[in-house]
Amino acid sequence: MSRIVNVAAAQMGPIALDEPRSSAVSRMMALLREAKDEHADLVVFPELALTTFFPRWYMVTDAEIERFFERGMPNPDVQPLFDLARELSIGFNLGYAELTPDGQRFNTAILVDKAGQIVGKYRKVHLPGHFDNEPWRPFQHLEKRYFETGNLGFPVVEAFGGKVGMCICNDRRWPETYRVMGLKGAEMIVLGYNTPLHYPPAPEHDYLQDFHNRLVMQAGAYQNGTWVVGVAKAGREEGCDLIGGTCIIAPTGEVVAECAGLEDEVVVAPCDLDRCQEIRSNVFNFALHREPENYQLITATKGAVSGDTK
Ligand code: CDT
Repeated sequence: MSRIVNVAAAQMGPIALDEPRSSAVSRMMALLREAKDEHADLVVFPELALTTFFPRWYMVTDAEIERFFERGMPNPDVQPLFDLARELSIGFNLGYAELTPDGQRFNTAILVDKAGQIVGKYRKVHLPGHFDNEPWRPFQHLEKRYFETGNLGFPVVEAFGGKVGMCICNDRRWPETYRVMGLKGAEMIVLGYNTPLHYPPAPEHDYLQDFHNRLVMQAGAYQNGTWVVGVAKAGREEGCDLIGGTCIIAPTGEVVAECAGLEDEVVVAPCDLDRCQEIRSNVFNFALHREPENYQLITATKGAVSGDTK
């Protein structure tokens, strides 16, 4: 049986504050059709793909915050995407803001198979930004205020003929994210992101945003011998520039497909899951070469320690 998964990275341009979910879903359906024309098996959409990136605004009341959240999935707004995907026999990864029945809020992604079934769910673990209004910033980044830390770990599920791992945006900067999924045997990691070009606490690094985006995803792919599919919401959204850089990365760390612009755009690549062994049987043969006794500090502490603590 073929171990090649044709993956589409479906970048989205900006979503306006007043853009209804029906518009975002229509745009995703168009991208899905385009992906199908290129024989894709799986389409990866960005983080929080149904609305504008709302953590850029300070909000106080539950009503104003929760209008950006989904109370169920699929729900009537998103059902047309599920229906089309099932009709075309194509799977997808979708990011959205989740409001649970008991009132918890998560930054969530789901993986849907070709039959329209949700086969994977992930709630973002690394929440960047801050809790309170910081008026000195040109825009806020209030993910810590609006979301709880994900409580599903880093899932790796059997889907599309292989093992698929999930994470979201800021998670991609942390080597632990990839290693946990690498240890679970992930052969492809899918992730969406919204990354502002301007980072107010350290603007001197703004010119490095695209470099850092690639650096972390290529390193994560290579060091764990896995495919990585990183998909942006890009462009000038409500006055805030978001980087593009959507790409598909091979287990060798090489970029094999990438979007060119900052608008809605699809790129497709055939991903041979057996290629993970090129790395995993060799330089990153975990069972042979890892030395976990020497890594205990990684889970023993959150912040840095002083001195030579074993
Ligand atoms: N969405 C998200 O996680 N964005 C962050 C922005 C930088 S931290 C304020 C990222 O890591 O890309």
